[in-house]
This record gives sequence, C-alpha cells and structure tokens, in this order.
Amino acid sequence: MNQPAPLPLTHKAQVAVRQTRLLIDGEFRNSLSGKTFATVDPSTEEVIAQVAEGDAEDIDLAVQAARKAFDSGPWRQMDARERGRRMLKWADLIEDHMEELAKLEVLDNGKPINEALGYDIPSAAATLRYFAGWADKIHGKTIPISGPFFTYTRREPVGVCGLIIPWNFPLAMAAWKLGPALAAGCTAILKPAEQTPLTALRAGELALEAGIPPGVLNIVPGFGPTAGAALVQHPLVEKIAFTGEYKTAQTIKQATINSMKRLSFELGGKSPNIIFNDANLEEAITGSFGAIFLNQGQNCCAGSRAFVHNNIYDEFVEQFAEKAAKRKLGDPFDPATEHGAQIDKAQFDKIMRYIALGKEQGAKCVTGGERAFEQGYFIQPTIFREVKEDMAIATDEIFGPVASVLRFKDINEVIEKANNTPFGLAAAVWTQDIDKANAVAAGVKAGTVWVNCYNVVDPAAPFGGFKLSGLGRELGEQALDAYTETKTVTVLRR
Ligand code: TXE
Repeated sequence: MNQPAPLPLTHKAQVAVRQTRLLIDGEFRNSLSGKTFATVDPSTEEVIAQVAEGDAEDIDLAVQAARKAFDSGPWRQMDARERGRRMLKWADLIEDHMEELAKLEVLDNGKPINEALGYDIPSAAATLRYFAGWADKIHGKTIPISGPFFTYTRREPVGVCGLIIPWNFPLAMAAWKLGPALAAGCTAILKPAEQTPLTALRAGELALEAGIPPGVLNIVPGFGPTAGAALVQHPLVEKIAFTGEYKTAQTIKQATINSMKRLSFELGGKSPNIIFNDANLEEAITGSFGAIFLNQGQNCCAGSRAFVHNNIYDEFVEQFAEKAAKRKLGDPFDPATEHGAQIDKAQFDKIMRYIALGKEQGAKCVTGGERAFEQGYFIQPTIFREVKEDMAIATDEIFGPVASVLRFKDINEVIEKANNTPFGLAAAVWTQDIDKANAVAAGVKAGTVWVNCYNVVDPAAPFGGFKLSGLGRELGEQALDAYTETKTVTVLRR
C-alpha cells in the first residue's frame, strides 16, 4: 500500500456556526440534561462544534409542542394559501443564505462545495417551493354513492410527524419530508443525523423568520437509539418518516408494531446500471461515473452494480478507470475539488472492509482501493472488474466510492441479474434502442428507472423503493399521501 499524502488544505472554511441548540416550541434551548455531543469535520477529523444532545425528555417536550401546535395552533387552521406563502418565504430565505448553508453542509459532511452549491441547498429550496404550491391544492372529491346521500372526501393532515433523516444530503433530506408534511398542515419533530445537525438548525432559524409558527417545526439533534427511538415510540406521534438503513427501518417497524403509526421509509439500494453495446459509450461512461461517485458514493440510488455488455466490457472498464484515476480529490472547500471525504470513521472502515473483501473474493481492483490522504476520511474512487454476482461487493450496499463492473450477454439475462437483489430503489439503462430501454424499464423492479441518464431527481417526480428499499413514495404529488388521511363524509339528503 502506498503511503497516503497529507491533505492539501487550500481554502478556509469561513463560516460561523450560529446555531447548536435544540429548536422546541419556537425557541432554541439547551438539552434538559445539559449534555452535548461533538460534530466533526470529516475532511480534517477535527471537532467543529458541540451540539445540544436531545434525549427522550427533550423529545417529549418537542412532541408536546408539536401536539399543541397541531391541535390548537394556527398552522392547520390557517388559510392554506397563507401556509404556502410562508413556506415560499422559507424557501426564499434558504436561497438568500445559500452560501452560508452550503459551507455549513461542507464543513459537517465533507462533500465538495460545488455539490453543496449545485445540488444540496438549491434542491432543498426547490422542494419546499414545490410543496408550498400544493398547500392550497390538497382537496377531496364528491362521490356518487347509492341512495339518498351526498358523499365527499376531505384530505386532512395526519398529525404530529417524527421525521428521522440521514447525513448524506442533510438539508435536502429534511426538505423532502418537511415539504409535504408542512404543506399538508402537519406539525413535525425533525431528528437530523448525529453526524450532520448544523444545516437543519440554521434552516430552523430561517423557518421562524419566515413565519412558521412556534411548535410547527421542532428540531432535536441526538442519537438514533436514544432521541430517534424515543420519537418513534412516543404515543402522541402519529407518523414516522425515515430515511436510512433498512435494518433501522425494521427496528422502527418492530418498535411500532403495537400502534398504528403511519410509516414511510426511504432506504438503501444496490442499483443496477445497465450498459448495452449500442449505447453512446462516452455518455454512458460519464453517466455511470456520476451514478456511483456522486457524493463519494453515499447515495441511496448509487449505480453500484454496472452491468456492461460483454462486447464492450474491456473498452468500458479501461475508460471508466482512466476517468476515476483523474478525479480530483482534496479540500472540499476548494471549488476545483470533485470528490470529498466519507462521512465518518465507521463508514470509512465499512467501505475499506468491502474493498478488502472484493480483493479477497477474487475481483480485480483496476483503480483506487486505498485511503487518499493521511488525514480525513478520503477514499480513492475504486473500480472492480471481473465481479461475480455472489461477491459481497455485488450484493451489499457499500455506500462508498466502489463500483462493481459485471458482464452480461443478453437482455433477459441482464434483467434477471438486475433483479437478483433484495433492493429495488433505482435502475438505469444505456442504449439507443427504444425497445430495449422500454423492456428494461418494464422488467426491473425499481422505483425509478433512468434511460440514458442517471441521478435525475426532481421535487415533482415520485421517488422511493420496491422491496427492501422502502415503503411509500417521497416527492411529487404522491408524497402527500404519506402526510394526509382521507376522511369520507356522507350526508343524508332530505
Ligand atoms: O444509518 P442509520 P447509518 C445505509 C448505508 C449506510 C448504513 C448505515 O448503507 O452505510 O445505512 O448508516 C437514526 N430509532 N444508509 O448508521 O443508523 C440515526 O440517528 C430511530 C442509506 O448512518 O439508519 C439517523 O438519524 N432512529 C441511507 C438515521 O436514523 C434511529 C442513508 C439514519 O441512521 C435509530 C444513510 C433507531 N433505533 C444510511 N437508529 C439512504 N437510504 O440514503 C438510528 N437512527
């Protein structure tokens, strides 16, 4: 193994951490226990700040506040258009603070500044704006039932929502859940991931400034087994929306088995990315590259299994590896950096374990495979060829910059291989033949299929998983289903 070089720190972070306390009932406060936890910069491994650590008693306070705001506060009763207007104001404020929020995200998460400015923060604003537009368009139907009755439905907010989010796209994930929840008239307790609490807290300040009333949005950073579990189990919470590992989702399911809490889950994947021999190779390589290496591979829909047609396999792997070897790793605050750090030591170790397993099980590592710098959780973009379907790197979600390139000969075989996974979040196909594209789109069990593109996610298009990859859909009109109850009202006509 080569000795990793020192991390070249070329740009100063230059962002103040303004908010580190819990947001409960419209006020920022310390945790009741007074405990704090350190949030760490993954690119330097240095502590950024101490953040108030929420526990069961803080969750209880936050849930009580959200309950009161739902039952007797103005949010749900408010003219729906006014609710939308305040959400739009919040989206505007997030955009006005784009640079500050992007820098906070980079500091806390280790992703390149260009990604935070190009995706994370603008997409959080766009998602809130999209759902703000729905606030006055959530309506029921009149239904012609038999007999002397007039029947109509109302779409009512589900109630108090516990929103538990991960660290890979921190502010964007918050917006995916808060957008539909707030538009529907729900109130919420957001539990950010313990690795990345900073942007949510700062955005919480902006929400108050935008006129989101006290108690409607509460933010309680803390750990999963304490704050997260307390939120899941709280009897006054009607709904849990969660993004994270499928095993955690199963724990949440177990913990709520004796209730009828509404659950929606957006979980991991092992998404197949299928490249036929008639594809435009240059486009397919660029697309497949972003598919796996965006956000250092910490992407639920990462195209981690590239299935490449036998006739173009060698050419594809060669060019793919050349591109990976040129990728610019380094200081995430440097605008030229393309690839930042993994989120923490646990994820770094997990990825390095899979890289070692790939080698042990006989796959050929054609590029990368090592720690990039002495300091920080940087891993070189890594590509394996001659990967067999039963190898751990082809079956498990690695959640890191590790691409497995597999071979196939014909369309039926590749559809079967693509589906040979317990996951079903996304898939992609690269071909110039519309019939092949449609056959793959119909044949793969995945919530999203991209044709000649990858990672195209828009607030208006539903996103979610088949099989172990989730339950329900986020984004788009369908997301509102997860935050509303349908009430049928039948009136006797005299
Ligand atoms: O996830 P967790 P981790 C996958 C990815 C990654 C693995 C582990 O494969 O390597 O999961 O990551 C909260 N009750 N994804 O450990 O634990 C936790 O505090 C309630 C894919 O970070 O699922 C955090 O806020 N909440 C994924 C959130 O759950 C609990 C993104 C996610 O953490 C809890 C992240 C509990 N018992 C990881 N335990 C994606 N789909 O994008 C933890 N949490």
